[in-house]
Amino acid sequence: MALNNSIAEIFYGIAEYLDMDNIPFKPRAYERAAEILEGLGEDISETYQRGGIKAIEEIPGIGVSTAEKIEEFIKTGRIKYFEDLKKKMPVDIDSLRRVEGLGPQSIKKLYEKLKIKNVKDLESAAQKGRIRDLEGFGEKSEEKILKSLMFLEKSSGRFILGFTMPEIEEVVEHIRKQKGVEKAIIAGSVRRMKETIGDADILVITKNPKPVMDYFVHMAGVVKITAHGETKSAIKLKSGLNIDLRVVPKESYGAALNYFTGSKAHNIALREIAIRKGMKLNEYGLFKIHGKKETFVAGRTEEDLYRALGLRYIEPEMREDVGEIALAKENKLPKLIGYGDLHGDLQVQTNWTDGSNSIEGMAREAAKQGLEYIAITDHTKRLAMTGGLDEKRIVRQMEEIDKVNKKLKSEGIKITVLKGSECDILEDGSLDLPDSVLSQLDVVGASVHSYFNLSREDQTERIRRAMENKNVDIIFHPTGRIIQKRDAYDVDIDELIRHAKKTGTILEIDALPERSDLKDEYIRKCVAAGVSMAIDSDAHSPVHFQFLKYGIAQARRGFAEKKDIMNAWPLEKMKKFIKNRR
Ligand code: DGT
Ligand code: CA
Ligand code: CA
Ligand code: ZN
Repeated sequence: MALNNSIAEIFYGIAEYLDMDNIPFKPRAYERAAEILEGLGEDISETYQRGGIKAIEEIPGIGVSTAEKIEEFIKTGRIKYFEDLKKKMPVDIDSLRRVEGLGPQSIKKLYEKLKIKNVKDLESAAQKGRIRDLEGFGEKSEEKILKSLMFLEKSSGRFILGFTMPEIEEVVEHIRKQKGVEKAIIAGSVRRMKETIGDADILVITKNPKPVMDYFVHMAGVVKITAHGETKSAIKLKSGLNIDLRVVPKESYGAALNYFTGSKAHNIALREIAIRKGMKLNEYGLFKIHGKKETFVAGRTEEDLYRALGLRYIEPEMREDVGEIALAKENKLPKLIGYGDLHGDLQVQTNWTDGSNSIEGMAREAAKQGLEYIAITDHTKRLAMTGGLDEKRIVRQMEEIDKVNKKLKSEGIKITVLKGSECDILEDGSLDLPDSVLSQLDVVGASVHSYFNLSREDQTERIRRAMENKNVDIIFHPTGRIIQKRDAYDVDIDELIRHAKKTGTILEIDALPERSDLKDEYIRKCVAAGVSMAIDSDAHSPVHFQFLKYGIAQARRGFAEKKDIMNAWPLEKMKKFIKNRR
């Protein structure tokens, strides 16, 4: 749905420009329209062909003025309103927004006062100490900007999987449709579902590579061709993403797929096993060596290949040389949680705080996605900027949840909405809501949203204390990292895992692609320690439920099975588990 996404991108851009001028409500309307476009089941131009602008206006959440702009884009390929806004303030918002602490209004001020248009301008101004004198900035924020810029530099060039995946899948879809293409499949870190990727690697089987390669290097969105051959081509897309495409022989498809899936460390370990068996492994296959001659042993499929090496088949997500090969040798591989295995989602925000939709709206979408239950976990009062709930409002919300459950049940919609909270952990480890309220909830998540800079000892002790509260079932996004924006706070994760085990606290795998928190290494530690985890979308909009699969991917990378993930269990079993742990 390329068209929908292009328009959505512009709407997000408009929202940012309006936010710069501190205009109320309108930006959220554009964001909502963007989200709706992204989640729409059909290409918006089809909607338009069917019923004109009327049909677009009838989509819930799309208003008259957004509908007009959609029509304009369908007809002309541009939206003048957005172009005018850009002309008025020609700044690279996307990249500036990645600098931690820079919001729309500070970006506006930096442009107006210092003519800062992009990250480069920002860096030079900060180095010259020119930002500290701006009203509302100061020396501390200048320092913070410099720190964040260093961080961006370190992580630049990599892409967050969950955000890039739609673009990659679209490319693969198009290649698959080309004449003569027998197979087109994603390899590399994308296939391993790594949380960030350096580039995308696509493998193709075809007898006639030339037209496929010609198509690939000239398809829409390509801004640079770095290689153009019959077996290998490489391009850069407008988004900055590099894609390698290789044509591989059908006879060695398995070996090629295995080689280009990696990881490099996994490949090297496999090659060593081959050598020890008097064989040779490369992207063309596994070969037995007899003197100067070699014979093909395996490589048509990956399964053949692993078998010939004396190993069980290893799922791509596990191929990082972190113990999977020994497990495969001993036939002790975990039976990884599957992509369809989640019954529920235990972290969902609504428009009671900073989510975009109502409780009912989120529940309906979750039901559509096949979930059996969701927990509504809005922020608490400490997070004032989100309109966090206090004791009174959360009690009102519980009543509302009862009503929604009744209503959905009467319509035959099979979903249970649970009462929950994303309760702030205060500086000293106490909680933002009293136990008298927390104990009434079906599920309580607690999380850190402030005082990220405490010492390792204090931060660890703070979260330990929160775990000691019996009413705290889950620690949400336990390390607080935001990929490419903010490092995890300094905390002794091994101690948290030990304490989670001791207190029966669940640790979350937050599936928002920029969080992916816990990360794979820590999930492996939880699995080893027998600490239960939950995979949550942390949805702030109905379209975010689709991110659950990246949380599952992360769990698979962490060797987790269904039994390790509490929301992979049916409602009754999950509820009993919470009841027993309290
Ligand atoms: P990325 O793109 O940085 O997220 O990570 P990958 O794993 O996709 O790495 P990439 O794109 O450089 O190469 C794709 C796969 O090709 C990689 O996972 C393993 C294989 N490969 C690439 N270079 C080497 C190498 O020098 N030795 C071996 N054994 N395998 C390699
Ligand atoms: Ca790659
Ligand atoms: Ca590559
Ligand atoms: Zn949170």
